[in-house]
Amino acid sequence: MQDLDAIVNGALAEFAGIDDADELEQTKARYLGKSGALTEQLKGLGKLPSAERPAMGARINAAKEILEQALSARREHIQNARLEFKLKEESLDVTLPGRGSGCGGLHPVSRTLERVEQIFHSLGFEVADGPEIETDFYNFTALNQPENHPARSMHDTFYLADGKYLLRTHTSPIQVRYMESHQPPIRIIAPGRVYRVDSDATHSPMFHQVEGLWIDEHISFANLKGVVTDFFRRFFERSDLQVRFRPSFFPFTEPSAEIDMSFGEGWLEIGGCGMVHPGVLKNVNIDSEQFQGFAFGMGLDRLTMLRYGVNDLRLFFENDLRFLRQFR
Ligand code: 2NL
Repeated sequence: MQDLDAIVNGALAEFAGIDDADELEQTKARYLGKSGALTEQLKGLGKLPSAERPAMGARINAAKEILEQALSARREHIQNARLEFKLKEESLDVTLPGRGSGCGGLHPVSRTLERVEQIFHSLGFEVADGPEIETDFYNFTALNQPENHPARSMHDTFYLADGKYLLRTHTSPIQVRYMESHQPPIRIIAPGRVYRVDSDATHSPMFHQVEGLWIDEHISFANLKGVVTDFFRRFFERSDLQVRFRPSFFPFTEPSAEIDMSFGEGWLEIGGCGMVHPGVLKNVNIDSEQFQGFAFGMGLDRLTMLRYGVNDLRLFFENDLRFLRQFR
């Protein structure tokens, strides 16, 4: 029968052109579904003369069988093609060398801190620590810095919570807290981050400081000069390095001096120091008749710049790997 062959050939041609699984099932329904073309043929059997029905029935069933087989083959083809595509897309060349996670290193300022701690540790100093968010008392008042001191201005200090707290402007509050809870002999360094409202090539709003403090019964300015000079000669690995103490003023020391150093060509200001003011000792309940001592402070960032020949402080805080890799 011409009609049936035409249906089968049409279906086979259609199936062969389909590459999508859903589309294939929808097309199948148009032939073998409830009102599909082949199903309609089966429904028409009843109208045929009874003598022709068995042969026609057998032909329709054979046609059905052919379509089912073609569908299975096409389904398998579509699935294989999909798998092959996925394999290709997700292919991984396991023979490629690994990317590696790179080799990190200490930040140059951390390297300086390690050196500083190591040198002072060899001189008997302990390392003390404290909070970066401080009160007015520990940062200023206990250190003889009166209410009208310019460093206390809103323009110079970062205040928090309506002025109840502030970001410490030096690491001295670490030492004030330490003196509060320890009696002499006291021999500590206090390194850490400090904050000031200041920003250019040589000033950053956040920078690093280390201060030192030695309090005992017979500590003099001569001891201060010896410790500081020994430190700088060891830090810069130059036994010919000269250190000079230039009279100055700090509210928390008396007398006070700027520390200058020289490799032979001119003087560089590198820190400040002095004998701890008796008023500061009184504020932390240390008897200034029995005990006295010295204190000093310097910038870790500046020490690092001088040691490695870096001319812009901001490079330390930009986290540019091209800069940081040079210190690995
Ligand atoms: C500088 C100057 C200095 C101190 C820091 C200090 C701490 C206490 C008592 C007395 Cl608890 N003094 N620290 C003293 C003199 C100078 O630092 O130029 N720093 C970068």
